[in-house]
Amino acid sequence: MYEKIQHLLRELENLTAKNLQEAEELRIKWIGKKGCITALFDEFKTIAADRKRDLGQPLNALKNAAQEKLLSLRTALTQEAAPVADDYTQPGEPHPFGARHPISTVRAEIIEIFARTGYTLAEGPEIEDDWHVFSALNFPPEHPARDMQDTFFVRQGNNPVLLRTHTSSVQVRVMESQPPPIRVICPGRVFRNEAVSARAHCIFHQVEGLYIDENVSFADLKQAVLYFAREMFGHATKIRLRPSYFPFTEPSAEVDVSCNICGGKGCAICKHTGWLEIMGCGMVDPNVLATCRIDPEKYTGFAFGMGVERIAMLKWQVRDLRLYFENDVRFLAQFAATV
Ligand code: 2U9
Repeated sequence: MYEKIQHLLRELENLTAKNLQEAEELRIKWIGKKGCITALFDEFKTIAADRKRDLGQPLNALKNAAQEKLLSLRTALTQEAAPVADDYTQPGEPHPFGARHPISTVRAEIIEIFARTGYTLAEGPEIEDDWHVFSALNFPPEHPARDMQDTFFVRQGNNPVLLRTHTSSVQVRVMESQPPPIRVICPGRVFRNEAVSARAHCIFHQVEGLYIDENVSFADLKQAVLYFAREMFGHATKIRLRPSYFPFTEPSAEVDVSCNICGGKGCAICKHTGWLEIMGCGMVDPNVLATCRIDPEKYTGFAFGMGVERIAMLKWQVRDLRLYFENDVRFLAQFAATV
């Protein structure tokens, strides 16, 4: 058996194949189920135990050498058969273009609408302190938003560190760092400790705005909101304001636009009300101005905030918010033409 192994090893060295079919025939002949090496292994089972020790190692070496040789024959022939990589006469492969994510498109559109009326962009940190997210914005100590049920805390204790729950913290930083007039638009990611569903997510995008100057009134706020609504949803769009409450604005309101699907007549999208909620807004509470060292006797201001996913859902009638986070190209490709 030892001689047979040595003979096959020498034969293996000189093995050649002209084409892939010959290489396959050799593979079957050598290491196939009925091949010569399989036959040797069958024979190996029948020999005496004391001889097995001397023959096992050479037999395994032969098997490995055969596998390696047959694979290299096949690889060489496959490469020969492949088309030449730099054949410039071949027609080019079409290259599919990517597209902007719909949330980026809508965020850019919102920013652009406000930039046209003089708002500048401000950004700030996602990891914030209690002061910029809650205290400076008039949140009372017992407010539920300060609870771990609602906010992701990175560090608890006397000086908590947390993920911002709104981009209002950016406006606080702007107010602390520059005197009025202030006219900023603040886009960014925000984080809330919420269960993920078709209508809510623990991470989403906001755009907030702040305008502070002498003699800024609620009428200015209404005009700014109306301008935005018409630019975003079409020039026939109507708005209505419903009284609301936020710790940082007084008075406060929720803004609805007339349903862009049924034109206000009532349909399934607007739940037969003719209206769709798009944002919240209000006059900056004088306490917030004073806390940020802006004289509330001299200056007034308005602020507004909206969820980008909500605006994008209304714009394209997307019913499940989670689609914006899953990055399924079958969904995203539908927005390729909207940029
Ligand atoms: C400062 C003062 C006031 C920002 C505002 C809202 C109203 C509002 C929500 C809309 C949907 C958040 O994404 S949402 O859940 N926002 O309703 N935000 S007024 O008011 C400010 C901000 C900063 C210094």
